[in-house]
Amino acid sequence: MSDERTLVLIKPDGVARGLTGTILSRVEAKGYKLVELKLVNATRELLERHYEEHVGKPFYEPLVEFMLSGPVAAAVFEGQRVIEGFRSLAGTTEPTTAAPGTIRGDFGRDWGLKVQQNLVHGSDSPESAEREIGIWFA
Ligand code: IDP
Ligand code: MG
Repeated sequence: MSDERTLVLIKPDGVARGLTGTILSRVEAKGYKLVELKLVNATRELLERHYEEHVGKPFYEPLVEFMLSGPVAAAVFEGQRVIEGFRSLAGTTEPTTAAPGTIRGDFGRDWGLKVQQNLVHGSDSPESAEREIGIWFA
């Protein structure tokens, strides 16, 4: 039994739209184990650490502002290949073209803003997961 873990964030759009339970339910229904869960009002400092790879990109500041706009549900899920499995459930970054059946494909759309509001974050590698879990669950 693998203990691979991933950080899942339900971004402020997902929480504000009342989709927290629906999204967590999809991940649980897939079979992954929920091992940490909390609602967080993120600080700029926390988000600057979390999104350090995106510093300097045109959507960076809008992304930080968006993530500060309301509470975020932060969760850790565990299971064999959960990093890849959650990103498959989430769908591609752009919600317009994310596959139907995915979280972003089913619940997301383009709102014409400087940052894509796409409901969820999932770690993209074991190294990112450990780093990000350390930031959100210090
Ligand atoms: P990911 O969340 O699918 O891993 P990343 O490339 O890590 O995508 O980008 C982080 C977040 O920044 C995305 O989830 C999305 O909210 C936003 N973002 C990424 N690329 C763009 C873009 O080209 N335009 C607007 N927003 C973007
Ligand atoms: Mg990413």
